[in-house]
Amino acid sequence: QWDTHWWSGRSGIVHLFEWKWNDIANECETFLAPNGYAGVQTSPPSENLVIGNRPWWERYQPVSYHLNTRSGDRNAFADMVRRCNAVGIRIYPDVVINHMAAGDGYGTGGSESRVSQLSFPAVPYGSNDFNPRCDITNYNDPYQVRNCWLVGLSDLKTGSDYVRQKIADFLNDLISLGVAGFRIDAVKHMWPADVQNIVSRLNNLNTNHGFPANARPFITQEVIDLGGEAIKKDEYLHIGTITEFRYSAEIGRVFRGYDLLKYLKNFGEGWGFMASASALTFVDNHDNQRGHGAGGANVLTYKVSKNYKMATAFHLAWNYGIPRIMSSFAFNDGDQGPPADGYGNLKSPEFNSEGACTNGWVCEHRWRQIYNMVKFRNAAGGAAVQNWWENGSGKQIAFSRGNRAFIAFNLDSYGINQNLYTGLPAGTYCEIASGSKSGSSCTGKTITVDGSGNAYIDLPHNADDGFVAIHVDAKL
Ligand code: LAG
Ligand code: CA
Repeated sequence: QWDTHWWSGRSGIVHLFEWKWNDIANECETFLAPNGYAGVQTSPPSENLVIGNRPWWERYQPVSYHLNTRSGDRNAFADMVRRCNAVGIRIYPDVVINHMAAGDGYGTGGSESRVSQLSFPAVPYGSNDFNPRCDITNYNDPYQVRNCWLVGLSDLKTGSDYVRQKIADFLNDLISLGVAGFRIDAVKHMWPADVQNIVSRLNNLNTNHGFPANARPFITQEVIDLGGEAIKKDEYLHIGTITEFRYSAEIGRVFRGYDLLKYLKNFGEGWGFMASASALTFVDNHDNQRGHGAGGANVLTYKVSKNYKMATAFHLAWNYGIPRIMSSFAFNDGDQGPPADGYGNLKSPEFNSEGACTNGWVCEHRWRQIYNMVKFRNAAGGAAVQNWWENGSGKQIAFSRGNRAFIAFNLDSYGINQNLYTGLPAGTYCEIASGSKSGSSCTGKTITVDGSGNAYIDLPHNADDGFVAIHVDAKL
């Protein structure tokens, strides 16, 4: 439940938010695997309520556990998992199990939602399967947070044997199709014992999809705990990994310049975050990038691109946590749904000559500065952080990962113009923020490490990118 089941030499989970299954399969084969990514978090695969103007959040309103959504049907889901596993990309669907839909209507697969009668016939769930209606208003009352209805969503009685088994059957169906684990939605709103019980009913991963015998599903639990509320992330640590929301809030604050870069020296447990092996880390997620969920006003998104790229570079360079990269569609308001045609069918991303997404998709995971940092992380492997350097004001920092990779950041009002000790072997390296290694040359700038391991670092305060990075796999 803690093992991501990544292939060796790979890292990073990309959240391909609202992508179609067939497009994810293509992305695994043509982009994610060749660039060293390790996994994908998908949008919820279970049938959801169709809501008027198709906001993104309709997918958090399940109507049944049929695998039938705007992302595709069961066959498309199965085909995606098979194709991604074949090239070493693991699939972790987002699963919504705390509740069902909030309103009456029909689902994306045609199933009925009759919340007014507490009936979801396609599961089936009936009136015995829900907690009595009440609203969550007081986050200092754990009973209310777990047993009342979150924003009007019909709250499942996850303490009942019948409900637990229906949920486990749904998750086991996904395991049979080859998924490597799950992002479990709204875990704070379920009792730890209920989550634990459901997880204990899960099968081992499917060995026909390349998993070893007795492999447990990777579990990442969405528990929003920024401190100050009754429910603590620690209550769920024995079940699996947990989304570390403080990581998102704090890294945003630092890379907006509201705190000194030098304080990142002990970013992680030193800041009171949970233990690295339990922490699912992210700069932003699908909620807090648009003011939903939690994280606060300082969360960085694709809209603040220079700072976002710096924060993501630090995220991937630093050896703390299990990194998840957000891949967004462009939005103006917080309810707006994904790119779709006039009939409501999701659009596929299209790509320009540089590989960037068009057609309404942002695809941060295809930004050079970001995918090259995944390669940096893979090159660094388990090497320790070493050779920490900071300038006098604490707004410029640099560090190495052993003798394998080196990175420098500048948030100061003047440039870095000096020799720094990199710890790397002598040679000329492709600087991976400005370009990529291509054969024996580099499409961007180069950095030369001399025989004593020093390199002259030139990073103006107004450079396009606020960091420079080199690693042994990009040595020319
Ligand atoms: C989550 N984590 O605990 C998800 O990450 C988050 O995206 C989900 O909320 C939430 N839990 C429930 O699964 C999202 C939106 C909400 C939306 C909800 C249900 O952030 O805004 O609520 O999904 O679709 C919407 C309206 C509410 C309304 C509710 C019921 O925004 O005003 O009360 O639907 O009709
Ligand atoms: Ca609940």
